[in-house]
Amino acid sequence: MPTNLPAEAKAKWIKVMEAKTPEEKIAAIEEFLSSVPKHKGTENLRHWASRRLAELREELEQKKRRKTGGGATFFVEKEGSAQICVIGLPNTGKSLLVNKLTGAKTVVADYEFSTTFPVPGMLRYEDVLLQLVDTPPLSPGSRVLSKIIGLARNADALLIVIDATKDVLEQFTIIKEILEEEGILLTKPRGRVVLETYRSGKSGIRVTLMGRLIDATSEDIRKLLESYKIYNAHVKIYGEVTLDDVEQAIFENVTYKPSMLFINKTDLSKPNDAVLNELRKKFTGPILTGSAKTGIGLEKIGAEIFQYLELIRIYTKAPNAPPSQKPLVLRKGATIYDVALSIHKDFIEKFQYARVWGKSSKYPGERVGLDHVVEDKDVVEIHIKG
Ligand SMILES: Nc1nc2c(ncn2[C@@H]2O[C@H](COP(=O)(O)OP(=O)(O)OP(=O)(O)O)[C@@H](O)[C@H]2O)c(=O)[nH]1
Ligand SMILES: [Mg+2]
Repeated sequence: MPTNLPAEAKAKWIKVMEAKTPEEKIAAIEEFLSSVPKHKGTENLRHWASRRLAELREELEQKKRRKTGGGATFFVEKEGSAQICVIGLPNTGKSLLVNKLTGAKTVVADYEFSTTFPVPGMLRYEDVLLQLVDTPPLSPGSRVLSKIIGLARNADALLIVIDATKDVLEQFTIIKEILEEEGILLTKPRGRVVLETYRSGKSGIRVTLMGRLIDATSEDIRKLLESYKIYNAHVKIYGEVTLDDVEQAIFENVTYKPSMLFINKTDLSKPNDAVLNELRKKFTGPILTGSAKTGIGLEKIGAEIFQYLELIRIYTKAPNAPPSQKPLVLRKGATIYDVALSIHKDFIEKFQYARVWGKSSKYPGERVGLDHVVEDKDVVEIHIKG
């Protein structure tokens, strides 16, 4: 639904986009909210703005706490190759799962709301470390809901734990609705809008169509952005996108999170095929089953995360030396440029050529340039000038 914001409110949005510090952002969002009329069309936006305010205030509080060194915080520093937030309704087995997979000392208890703070742990998949974060339960009335949402938004992926002894579809629907209301989508939207705005310059508004605009033209996008006082921007459209989607992108209030389901406690009860089929209609990501208690099904989780996130490992080597034992972990589609940049930015400036062994090379030790696309387990040797 279009927001139909008055010009005054739209003009204030630019202040939010330009705000840098959390303090400035809070002030700008408050100012913006005060001029947003209350009607159905602005409901999502107002909701999002209040949530964002809560998150920013929390961020400020945490900063203070870190400075004074006191108290536990909800912020979990990323470690390893990806951070995966383990979320779910109360008592579904999140803490036991994270404990079994990583050895982290989580609180496991036979009552609801036993976890009150996030606890990270490292899951090893072959030679890759993945960070799992146990979280307090998601629940519509929870006092820490916005904090859990903040964790989820910041993570690279979500692992949603569902209790097989209860209504599986119902739990999935509840979680999906809570997350959607907070602007986190579990399934890839049909289209995607990437909006890059520039503070200065005279580039104007450029629209690149990698997909299709539905019932709208590039000119409509330009008018929409200009009504928000955005005059310099690059809008990239992927898949099928409406003008509403573009307006959503202005507010950055929807993000897609790669997600997987783990249906837990299958030692007690197994979801039947009809339920699984129904679930597959609603959810396109991987659906795993198993038991945190007996350990069945847990061995597949690491590989599944690695593949689903499309991670690849690159072993770098110096000329006449063996490849490093520890891989660089990048995303599928990465090039020699990304490999060089991960080592040091000097490697880009002084780059001469690289040699590649492995799946992406035509023959062992093939000589390639910066735009060569690498693949999992490739060995890369970079030659630099001087
Ligand atoms: N039988 C069985 N019990 C399990 C399994 N996983 C967890 N449990 C039990 O379920 C209860 C809840 O487990 P927790 O890991 O604390 O669940 P949680 O999701 O972290 O709970 P909250 O933090 O309160 O949301 C504990 O008594 C666990 O021992 C499982 O696979 N099978
Ligand atoms: Mg727990």
